[in-house]
Amino acid sequence: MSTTSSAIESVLVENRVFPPSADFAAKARISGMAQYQALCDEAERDYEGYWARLARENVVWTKPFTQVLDQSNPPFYKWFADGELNASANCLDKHMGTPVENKTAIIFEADGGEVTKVSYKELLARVSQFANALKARGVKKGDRVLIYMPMTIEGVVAMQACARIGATHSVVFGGFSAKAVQERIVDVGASLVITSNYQMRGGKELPLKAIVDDALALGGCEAVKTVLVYERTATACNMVAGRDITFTEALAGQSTECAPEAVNAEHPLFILYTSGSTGKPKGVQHATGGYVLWARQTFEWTFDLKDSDVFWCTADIGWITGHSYVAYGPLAAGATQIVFEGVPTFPNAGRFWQMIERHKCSVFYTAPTAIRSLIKAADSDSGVHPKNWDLSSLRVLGSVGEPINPEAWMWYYKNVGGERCPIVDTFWQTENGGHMITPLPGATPLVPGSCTLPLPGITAAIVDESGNDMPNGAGGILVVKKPWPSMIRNIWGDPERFKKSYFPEELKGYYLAGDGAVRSEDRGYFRITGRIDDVLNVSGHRMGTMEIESALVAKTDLVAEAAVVGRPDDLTGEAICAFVVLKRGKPTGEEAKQIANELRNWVAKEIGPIAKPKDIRFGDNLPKTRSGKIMRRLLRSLAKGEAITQDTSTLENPAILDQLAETN
Ligand code: 6R9
Repeated sequence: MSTTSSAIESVLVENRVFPPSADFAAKARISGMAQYQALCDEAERDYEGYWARLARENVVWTKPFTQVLDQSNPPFYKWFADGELNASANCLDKHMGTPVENKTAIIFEADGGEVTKVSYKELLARVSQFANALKARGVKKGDRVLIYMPMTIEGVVAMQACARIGATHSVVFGGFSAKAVQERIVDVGASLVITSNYQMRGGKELPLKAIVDDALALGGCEAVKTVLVYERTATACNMVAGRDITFTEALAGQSTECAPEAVNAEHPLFILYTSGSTGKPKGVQHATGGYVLWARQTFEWTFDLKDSDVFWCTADIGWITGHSYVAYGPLAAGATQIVFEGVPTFPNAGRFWQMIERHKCSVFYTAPTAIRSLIKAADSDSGVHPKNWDLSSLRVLGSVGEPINPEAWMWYYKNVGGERCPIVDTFWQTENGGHMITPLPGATPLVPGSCTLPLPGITAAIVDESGNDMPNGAGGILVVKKPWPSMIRNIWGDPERFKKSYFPEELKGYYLAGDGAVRSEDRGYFRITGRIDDVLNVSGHRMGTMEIESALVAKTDLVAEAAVVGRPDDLTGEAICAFVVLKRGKPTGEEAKQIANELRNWVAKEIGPIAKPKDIRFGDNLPKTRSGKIMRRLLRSLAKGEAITQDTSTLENPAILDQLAETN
């Protein structure tokens, strides 16, 4: 790189191109664009044949499939539907008797810095023993198990154990509230909950089991017969006799061998809740065969994985990234990975860099929000700047969860990757199962801020509102034209909503991603421009505006009406901005501040702290059309602090705009 650093930092839109080094490309799994193109051509020539080949190469089938794609009932597509497999056997058993058996599967670093390592062989024994404990509590194939666990080896073991016996897991992120846990228990029909007494984050011991107790007390959870409690810390927690049992008790006397239960390829491996445009979170249902295939294949391709790599994905198992690139992909590929319990800023904001040095991490995968907050920390305290650590083990860097702005990309490239490591900006969604649009580090010339090109076989395109292709340079709606193996199969219990949300008729049956995107005129590279629905992306976490609105209006003693919009935020990508009408009228001064805080805490209790609005503004009313529809585009402008230039002639109450423009 010949450019000076001041030039690097000053560019807002980055046009430079960073091709892989010849040395990197020479050793890569997919080496050069010609090899990428050859795979794309193969998929185009014989779509089913391509996927069948990958499914045979990447997955161990106990019963080989003879059908590939079943399109008889769109959009309820089936893949490899007469095949049988077990996901856990594909992650563990298959490595036994190979050199991977004694390889470290997980390097666990606890919040306080203690390190525990577990080999593939040991992990198999622990998963098997846990699977037997689940069976002893009556869990069987097809049952749903809710997992509410911190980032620990035990969290991964719990997921794998469910997969082993054919139980469908539903992991809920440890930051969600009791109410959110209860709603998911009820919706998914869980018969058993796996949790931990406490979790350790930033040196603090935070309760988890107590939240499960509160969730179960909210009612509707009668199907839950057992709560398994991991003793993460020595502190006691409330245990309900006959229902609650510690891991130690549950595992005692259980064999460390458990034959994996073969399931049909379409058997639901997991259900993961995510936010949509309407109030209720959607239970995204994934099938076993296609998911295992793509989790492994994308892991190996996107990160160009080598046997000697030490991979680290910082995502929590409560999100899809933690499913595909912690719990399944790395294990199916026989990789060594780091699992981290804590937070990037404890004991200080150098924690990530310190851990990369300590464990000789070679592939590092994190979110733009984390990078931006660490840039800020390093700017104000040079002691936590990555230059203080030896990061020479790094080979590949990854980004996920939201668009990465070119400045953050350049900082990551220069200060973390030493201008040596390609950055893979991976675009995908909970519903996709694995990477969709991403550079391949040994092939794709990188452009900062662009997720570049679809993986071979992924028919991503940009269309207008009638599903017609848009030319490069013109923005539009991101769709995927053909079904792919790891796609969402259903919204749990709501097939109508599945059809309506993802396959609207006017889009010719294409999968609707919910994001806007544009392709560059020169290379046809994709750049994601953000959600086109009522979903916000705050620090890489998906939040439905309606979900937050429902939580606010549920505070019936105070709130008459609420509307939530997003506004751009330097650190978190988007910030939540709530416009609230109180029953008692518009508060001012101290009272307004105090009520805003009360409402923030209320939302944290209803959904979780990640949903707390950053701004809360009060008014006597909301801007509405004469037919009573809230004009959100005006609210978005107000939230940004912009002058209103849009047409307000259809507004019933234009005077309200001045009132809502005031911040508290
Ligand atoms: C994996 C994950 C999905 C939404 C998605 C989009 C945004 C994710 C991105 C990205 C730009 C990237 N998103 N990766 N936007 N560039 N590399 O994050 O899943 O939690 O379901 O969120 O996140 O808006 O629609 P999920």
